[in-house]
Amino acid sequence: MHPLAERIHNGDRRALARAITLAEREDEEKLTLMSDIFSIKKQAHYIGITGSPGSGKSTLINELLHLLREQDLSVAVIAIDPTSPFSGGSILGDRTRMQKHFIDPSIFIRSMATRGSLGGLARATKDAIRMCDAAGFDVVIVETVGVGQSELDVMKVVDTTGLVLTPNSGDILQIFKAGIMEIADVFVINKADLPDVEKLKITLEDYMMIADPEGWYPPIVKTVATKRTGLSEMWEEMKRHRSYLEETTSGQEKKRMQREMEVYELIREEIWRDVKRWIETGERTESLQKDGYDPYALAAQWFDEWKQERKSGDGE
Ligand SMILES: Nc1nc2c(ncn2[C@@H]2O[C@H](COP(=O)(O)OP(=O)(O)O)[C@@H](O)[C@H]2O)c(=O)[nH]1
Ligand SMILES: [Mg+2]
Repeated sequence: MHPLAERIHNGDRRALARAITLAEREDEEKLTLMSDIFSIKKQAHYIGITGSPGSGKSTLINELLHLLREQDLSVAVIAIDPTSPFSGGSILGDRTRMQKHFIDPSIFIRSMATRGSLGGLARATKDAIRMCDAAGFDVVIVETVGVGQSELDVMKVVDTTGLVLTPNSGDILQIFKAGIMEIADVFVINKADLPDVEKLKITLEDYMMIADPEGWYPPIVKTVATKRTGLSEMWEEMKRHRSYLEETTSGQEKKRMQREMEVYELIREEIWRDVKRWIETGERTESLQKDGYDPYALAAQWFDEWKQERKSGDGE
């Protein structure tokens, strides 16, 4: 077993942090490390919180963090938005005073570096989720900023996605157009202290009439994150969704599909990594600087050459 995997398994938080950095760097060791990580995978509930910037995702997660700690559940939070503030520190502080423990080992908070390609970030985030699982956390929460392709991508590995919407913000149209509505397992109407909550609720209900989801019908919960209202309802619905995944045929089918997609994705990434290295080490990138080349022809030519070299390489 990879030494980092072993240490993560034994609850070593520094090893966990290091492994996540390794995943961010798209290190070559990663696939073998991840395979070991996967084999010690436990039973964490993976939760994604997504929605427009300013909708209150971080505030919600902070409150959920408190709620879960009260239930004695250990929680890892992964934020793709590095500006997201989490009050893990204050909880740590309280507990330090209470128990004289140096740190609360039941909380782990990590921001993902947003450098590099978005696809790479999504991949690294998925790996980080699994690492937290292997470290034995009961719940792993991911906050993703904005509503783009990488969000959709990350949400493919989580069990339960909470889509945060706010009344009167107009963000629902953008979310709808981006195809984010479909990934919601729980609709969270946050800032329910503001006017027009019912209007948004009706819009969502109308949407569901048209979407007519099979198997799981996403519930709508109202929250006021700043007042910690509706948080337990949100958590209950998330737990109910997880039971659905585990105990029903359509839920299990969804999980199976997710795993299948991931195999394809990993293969695509491995091939791309290999081709890219081949292009770069072969000093072929110079051809890309020239004007007027035919991108189709060049791509076809390189792909052929790469395949040929691969083949002869195998024969050695
Ligand atoms: N009125 C009201 N404001 C809220 C609520 N939840 C969050 N906010 C505020 O909305 C702002 C953005 O919150 P934040 O959690 O950073 O949003 P994020 O960008 O989605 O993570 C902050 O000023 C919060 O205090 C709520 O339920 N009601
Ligand atoms: Mg935030």
